[in-house]
Amino acid sequence: MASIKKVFAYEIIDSRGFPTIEARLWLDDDREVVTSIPAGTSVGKYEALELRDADTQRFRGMGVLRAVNIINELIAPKLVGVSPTKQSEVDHWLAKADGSKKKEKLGANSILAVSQLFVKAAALSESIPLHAYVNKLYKRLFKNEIKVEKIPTPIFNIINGGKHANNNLEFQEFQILPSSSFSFSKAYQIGVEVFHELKEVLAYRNANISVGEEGGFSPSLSSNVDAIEVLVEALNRKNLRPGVDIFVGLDIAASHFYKNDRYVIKEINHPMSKEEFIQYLVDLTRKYAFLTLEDPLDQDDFDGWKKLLGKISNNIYLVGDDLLATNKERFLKAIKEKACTTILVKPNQIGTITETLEVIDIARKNNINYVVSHRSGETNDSFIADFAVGVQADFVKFGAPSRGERVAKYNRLWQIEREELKQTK
Ligand code: 2PG
Ligand code: MG
Repeated sequence: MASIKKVFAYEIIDSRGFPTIEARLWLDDDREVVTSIPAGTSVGKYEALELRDADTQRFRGMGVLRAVNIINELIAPKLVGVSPTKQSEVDHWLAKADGSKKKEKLGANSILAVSQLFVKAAALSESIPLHAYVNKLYKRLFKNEIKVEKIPTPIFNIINGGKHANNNLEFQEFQILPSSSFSFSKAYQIGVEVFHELKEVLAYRNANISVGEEGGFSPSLSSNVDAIEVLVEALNRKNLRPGVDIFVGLDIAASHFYKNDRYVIKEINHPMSKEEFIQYLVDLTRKYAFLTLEDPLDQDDFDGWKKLLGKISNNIYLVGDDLLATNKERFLKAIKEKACTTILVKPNQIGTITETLEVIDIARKNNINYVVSHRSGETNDSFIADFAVGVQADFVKFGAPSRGERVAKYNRLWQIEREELKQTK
């Protein structure tokens, strides 16, 4: 069994133009793996902390040299000679060495870089694909088997608003979801074709066709509802049947326009109380038959989530992102209070792969759906594509089918389907 010869980290620039960590690991036979770390723009209150330098002389304070040095000086020397299969041991050691609740000391970014290196290095040393190793790791850690038979259904975010764009839309993501009956290649094709159709629809309306942080268009439109209408128009022009071939979803990211106990969106001429906003969402959901609704209410409002869930169809995936922050305690609370049906899983919200898998295990045992998600700040690392296949996520959310850092993940899923799963619907 191979062991670790060297680990080395350094700064690279992410898709938003900010520094992030890239790290390399060499095995004793000189084979190497590399990984890099994403970062959020609309960061939830309960996420683990990413360590930034706050040195305004460099990269507007966004440098990650402190985090890089933590890896190179504190962590790396202790990993020499260790087997890369010691995933949970290393993850527990890192979490314990940090000691804080939100990984404030070592930083979730440094910790995750090391954690992901271990997964990749173990897959390499066992000469199996990364997704197969993730699957094996889950089985080993939780004594539970996940049968790998499909590529998760993609959620394409094709209109960007909220914190991901400088337009006037308060909702953060306007998404399309091809039916899960399609193979990944068919779903990808549909996503790409709708993306181009939407570009035409926006152009003839004289709306801006530049893209936002996640590769979706970022036009200023008269309202959030108008953005949904534009999207539906693109679907109609492609003769895709909403509710059959394709579905619409939203990441409302409501915490970002929740102020003084009120939901404030321009299309409603007064700040809405929780009850009013829930009714607004119920009406919207009835009209557009959304398949997914992510963060529809504030991240602290478990009670509101529960009320909303009681009022909408059982078929909707009510997705907790900021609400849950891939955090076991918050997730268990949400399950107990029946606040959502689905969890958005982002490894960097919690910091280690073992903890991320633990959350997935809780989801599986409680019949909660799970979506593996990118961040708005991404790199070309396709780690989460393999991760999503290995754990057989219900959905993946990797942004629009455009921009290098987004399609790196979708293209990897396509490759896995083509070369390994041979799905041909
Ligand atoms: C979200 C994510 C990813 P960010 O809110 O779901 O789309 O955004 O990475 O900015 O938190
Ligand atoms: Mg979200």
